[in-house]
Amino acid sequence: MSALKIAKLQKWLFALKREEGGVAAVEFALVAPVFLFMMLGAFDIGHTVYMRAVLDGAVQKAARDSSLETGAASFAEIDANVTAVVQSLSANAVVLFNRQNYANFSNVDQAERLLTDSNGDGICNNNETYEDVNGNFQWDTDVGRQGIGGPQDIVQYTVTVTYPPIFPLGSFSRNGSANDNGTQKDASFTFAGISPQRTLTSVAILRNQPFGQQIQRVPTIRSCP
Ligand SMILES: [Ca+2]
Ligand SMILES: [Ca+2]
Repeated sequence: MSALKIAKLQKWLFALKREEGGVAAVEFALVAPVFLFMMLGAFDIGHTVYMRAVLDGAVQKAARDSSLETGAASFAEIDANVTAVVQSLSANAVVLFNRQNYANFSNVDQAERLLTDSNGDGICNNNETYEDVNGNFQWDTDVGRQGIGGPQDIVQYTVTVTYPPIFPLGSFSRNGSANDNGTQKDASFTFAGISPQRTLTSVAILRNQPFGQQIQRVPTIRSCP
């Protein structure tokens, strides 16, 4: 290579060293995915907060409506209204309902009372006796009865919502192909610890309206096997 060509090459390399054109494009390529991921996360959090607020409002209204004398006859319709409100925000949301009723607020989530606990483990066993308050012939860690209850009963109304996030960042799947044994593949897995489903639970505890006398609960004393 001649001295002239070497000089031209050195000049070109020197100019290339000082060239800054395209740096912004490279920086954008590095930052954009992270920024986009953060934006999607922010939208997802916002959607979850909004879903939580809407769900809590719907559950509070449903619990009040259920506490009326007409509640027992219309609780299916009341639940359907909650489902409709939730599914207006997430069409594929699965909404589950549970109602437990109690004689008073202090009974909520309490176990049926043990009359004897000879081995001191706090569990009914070894022919120990207990008060079967909810009348299901077994000792329960929750004294509540299933259902909407009667006048002046306390009702714990729990609604659980499971729904796919608006941006499914946490799930990838390749369903559709068959394994060697003919069974269907389901290779779904979570990404970066993000669950592919969101679950929200809302609870309202209200006393039914005094549209009649509260029916007293007379426990039956039974023994555990
Ligand atoms: Ca025991
Ligand atoms: Ca029981």
